[in-house]
Amino acid sequence: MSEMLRTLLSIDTFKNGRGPRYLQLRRLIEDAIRNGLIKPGDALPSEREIASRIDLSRVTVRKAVQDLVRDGVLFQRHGSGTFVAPKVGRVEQSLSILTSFTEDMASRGISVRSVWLDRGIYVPSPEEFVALGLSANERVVRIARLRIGNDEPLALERASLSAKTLPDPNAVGSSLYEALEKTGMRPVRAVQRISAALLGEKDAELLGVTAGSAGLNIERTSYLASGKVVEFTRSVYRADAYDFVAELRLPPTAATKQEEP
Ligand code: 16G
Repeated sequence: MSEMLRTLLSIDTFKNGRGPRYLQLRRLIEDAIRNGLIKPGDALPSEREIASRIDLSRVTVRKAVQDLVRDGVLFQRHGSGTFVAPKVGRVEQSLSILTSFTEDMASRGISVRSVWLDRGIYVPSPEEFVALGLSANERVVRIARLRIGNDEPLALERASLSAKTLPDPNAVGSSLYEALEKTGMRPVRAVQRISAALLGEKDAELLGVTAGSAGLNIERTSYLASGKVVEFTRSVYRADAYDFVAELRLPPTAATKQEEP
């Protein structure tokens, strides 16, 4: 716990407050976040420690913390504690609609920018060769970006495309899909594989979280209507910032049976 936070969570700060004690504590934590004393991803002291520092019952502390969890200001990870949530809140991405990062953010009113980590033309790796269905001597264009929403790093995306699909990596401005749309190459279908990951030191540093934080590895292979592969993208998303949501339905035959009287 930082020295500032220690001072803040002291009996003195709390002495002359007004209103219910749990609301006072809630306000204190919100102010600490607003003033940058505790930052997204930081751990909060345990309920027991807060309770003993400011002489409150643990029930009162729990109520304040649960309120903030409910409102998305804090989040809890089973077994490892309570943390300050990312500024953008958790982003929900539908798994049934093929949208771009730029579109996902725009639909939520989140401003987006990217930091370029790499863009160039390369000899394909064996994995890219297979995933993109390349023929001998074809080159790949690699585009690697740190994607940022409302000034907060959210994901690392490393896209590979055949140089035949995207001959000039510099043709990509702020959106890859927008660039592909211009040449009639925007994908219409994608297969996405999501797996859990612990962020390594380098990725964690770029994403502004502690090494070992939870991440989501996502591999997206996108296709044109003709079946040709457009992009093979490997991404690392912050698990504390993203929820991928899938809608499930009964298979058509089962649905028909249910409707019968
Ligand atoms: C999404 C895609 C990524 C695609 C990018 C294009 C996931 C996991 N990945 O982030 O594969 O390349 O959108 O976004 O959803 P852009 O058009 O904003 O560059």
